[in-house]
Amino acid sequence: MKKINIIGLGYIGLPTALMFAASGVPVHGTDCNKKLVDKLKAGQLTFKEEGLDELFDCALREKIEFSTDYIETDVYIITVPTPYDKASKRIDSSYVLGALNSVFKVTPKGAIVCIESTVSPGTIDKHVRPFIESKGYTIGEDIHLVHAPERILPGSMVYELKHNSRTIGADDPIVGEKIKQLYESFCEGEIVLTDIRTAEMTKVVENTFRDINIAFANELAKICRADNMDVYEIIRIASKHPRVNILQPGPGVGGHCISVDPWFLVGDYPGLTKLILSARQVNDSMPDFVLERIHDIMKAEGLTDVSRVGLYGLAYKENVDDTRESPTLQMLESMQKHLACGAKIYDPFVKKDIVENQYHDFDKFLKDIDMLVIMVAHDEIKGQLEKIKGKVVLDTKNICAFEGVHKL
Ligand code: SAJ
Repeated sequence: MKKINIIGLGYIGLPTALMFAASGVPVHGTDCNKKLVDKLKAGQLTFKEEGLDELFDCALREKIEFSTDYIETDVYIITVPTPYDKASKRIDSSYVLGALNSVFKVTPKGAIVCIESTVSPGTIDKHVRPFIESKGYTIGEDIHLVHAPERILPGSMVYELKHNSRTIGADDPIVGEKIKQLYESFCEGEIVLTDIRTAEMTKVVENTFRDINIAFANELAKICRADNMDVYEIIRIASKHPRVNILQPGPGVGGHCISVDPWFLVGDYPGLTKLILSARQVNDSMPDFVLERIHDIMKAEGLTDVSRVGLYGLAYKENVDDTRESPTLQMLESMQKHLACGAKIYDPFVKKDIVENQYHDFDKFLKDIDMLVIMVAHDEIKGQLEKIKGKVVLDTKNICAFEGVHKL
């Protein structure tokens, strides 16, 4: 079997490459970041993720290769980032096109290019196909196109790579079937074959569904706060109904997926996306809602010194080190505008200093604060709740059951 070339070794590409390799598929991983490649070559992982160490060891035993070069082969899987422009809310497909451009320099005729990166619906028709044709290639003859959007949940990536269902969109069902068989080397979930446009849309729809459901929970939290009702109890009981399943309110929706993908639909269909837009706005308003809660609680508890307020959690969610679009970072930005800040911050997963007053020792952090705001429910704090008794606590993730704790 020829090697497959996986291009882009970030949060999605690396676990996927390791999974293929560990399942016996020969893999060459390519990334333009030489430092990252050198680290992987030296046997060091570039981020933390449950089960990734073991998978890395296994892939290394299977002789996975890493380099900044692209190789001549039959199958390329593109897992590069697809940033979006915050102002226009539109996707920037330049990394995908850049990867394709590099592939063209080495690819033989008839190779399959499978794009895993999330793209806004229509991107492949509007940007990718014209780009390929502009290089003199005929799609379906010189190059076969497939879109197999990733679906794995950070924090549970290795498990989900294996067990999730997948979607594969292809122009040619025979090519789609080939790629399906390739993913079946590790994927035990159902693999659904469809066309490219449907695969693009389905991916964005999944993340938009989750965003809307979280927005509903967040709006309920605001309603319940206004009239002193327990939102968690209401969601718990309502969700016992066989057709009701409400997600949990929180300090905001972060990460590079759910807080981004719905904007693609809003950007492309502005007149048709009132619900999707409102959901985004509700979720984006949550860091400011938490800020208001901090204000109110400080007043009620007789606290005046913002520099004695401590924020627990910088990552966008529990048990990951990814801080992209993190609600805490959004809140710090607002705090700087309104409160002149000085608040203290601690996150056991974020080892580098990325904000002012960042701590790396939980006990020291606790010593220097009077009020603790739990922004992220890392397992670390769940095991140390005894230590925070006696502090004024605002628990935005509903993990503390003891008396006197303030909730959203
Ligand atoms: N959140 C809540 N309440 C909840 C659930 C989540 O406030 O009940 C918040 C989290 O704290 C976080 C944000 O939402 O800030 C997003 O977290 P998440 O765990 O819901 O999802 P992501 O962004 O880590 O991963 C999502 C997943 N999509 C879906 O579940 C539909 C994942 O399967 C995708 O592969 C990933 O996006 C992606 O890459 O698109």
